[in-house]
Amino acid sequence: ETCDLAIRGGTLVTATDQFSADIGIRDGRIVQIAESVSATEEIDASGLLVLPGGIDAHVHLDQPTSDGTVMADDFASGTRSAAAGGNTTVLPFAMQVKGSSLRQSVEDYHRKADGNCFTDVSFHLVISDPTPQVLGQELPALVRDGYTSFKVFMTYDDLMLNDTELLEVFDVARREQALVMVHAEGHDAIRYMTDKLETEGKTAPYYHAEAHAQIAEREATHRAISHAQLTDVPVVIVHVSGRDPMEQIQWARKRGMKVFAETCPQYITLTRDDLKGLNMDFEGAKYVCSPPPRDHDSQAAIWDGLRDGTFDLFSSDHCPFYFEAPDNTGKNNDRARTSFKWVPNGIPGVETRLPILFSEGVSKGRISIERFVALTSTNPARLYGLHPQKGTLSVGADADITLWDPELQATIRQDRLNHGSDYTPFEGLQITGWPVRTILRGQTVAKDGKPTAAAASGRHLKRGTSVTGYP
Ligand code: DUC
Ligand code: ZN
Ligand code: ZN
Ligand code: ZN
Repeated sequence: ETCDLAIRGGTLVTATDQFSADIGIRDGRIVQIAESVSATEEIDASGLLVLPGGIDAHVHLDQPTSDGTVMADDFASGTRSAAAGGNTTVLPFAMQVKGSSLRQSVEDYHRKADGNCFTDVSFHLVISDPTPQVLGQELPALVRDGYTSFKVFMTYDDLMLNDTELLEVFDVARREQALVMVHAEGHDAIRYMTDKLETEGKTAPYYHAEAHAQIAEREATHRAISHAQLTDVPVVIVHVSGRDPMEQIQWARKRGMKVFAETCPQYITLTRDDLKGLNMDFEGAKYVCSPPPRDHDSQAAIWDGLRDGTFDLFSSDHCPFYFEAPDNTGKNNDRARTSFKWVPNGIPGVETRLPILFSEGVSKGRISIERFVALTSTNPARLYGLHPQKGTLSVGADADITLWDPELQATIRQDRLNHGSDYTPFEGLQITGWPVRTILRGQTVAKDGKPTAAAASGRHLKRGTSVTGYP
């Protein structure tokens, strides 16, 4: 009955509770939660919060791009950065390349990830080419192999599905009890706005925020919800940026539909004005992501939604590009300077997600610590089929634990982060509360903001059916 490791004297927090207890760990799992636990090795957690490890359910790592730009994180650097930021599991995407088989794409991503990860990892699939072979054979087989969620896009020429294809994919999801994630932005509206702005000579990065109007996001959100209703399938609307799409989600929920929603750090900390850079210059490209950040009214709406349960998930949407990089591989490339429409869409944030929500949410009194844990660990685990192995502090669960100093003051600075990008869009943000130690299955993988694991011990996780989506 002796434990390998005990975490002693801390305050444990779950999605519903907080209490003082020690945790006993053996063979990488929690075996005891009790008033007093002793072990060969002990960690003193007095004065600290003891949280289930963060689960970032939306990250992009080492994805090839169609325009020659390069993602700034591979699986090693991205998961080291994730661990330093208090995460023990990340869910990146295995993106189907049009014309290739889905299985082939999954194997490509495994080649990149296997043996290189410092957190546990599990892939969402991206369906970009729903051929009869993909829908009839590959996708059902992959769901049974533990890839129980997939994302579809309503925009981007090389990724988007039309409405018929969306309905067909949703139908497979229902039959296989898989969860569909939707990138809800209306393609034609964006294209119309882009052409109009370019004709008017409005090509600076800022105009990305006008082209990707909230109206286009609202419309697509409603359309995705309607398709989900027609096919009787639960859906997740990812990266919801503001009030208008939120209202569509609330509208559906009131009618009993199973619509889940995710938001991200950029929608509570940034606004479209950040895309102006200094006087409408190219600096604004550092904040270009889709959907783009909106305004203070939308930020307020998002906080309401984080509090009242409109949002189930708070993920980073870590999609890291370099700002400056040789050979036109960064955001600041020759083509992007001619029009916002060529600026790579995405910003880094896997390491700063938890500190931002803790500081802006918990430290500022907008959400409870329990809600913080629900949004960043417990809900993603339950929604994406990782429960009960991940996402809470319970006997039998993996010993994935983040020790958190709620008083620690820090400023987000690029030179303190471990990601691959050469900048952070959150530079200068003052933070109260920071992870001081990240423990993956009983092993410390990061300490005081730095990765410490000598070996890449992260594993690939097969996932089960969503307990929230298909109760
Ligand atoms: N969608 C994402 O989920 N991430 C980055 C860019 C995008 O369009
Ligand atoms: Zn693998
Ligand atoms: Zn997206
Ligand atoms: Zn994303």
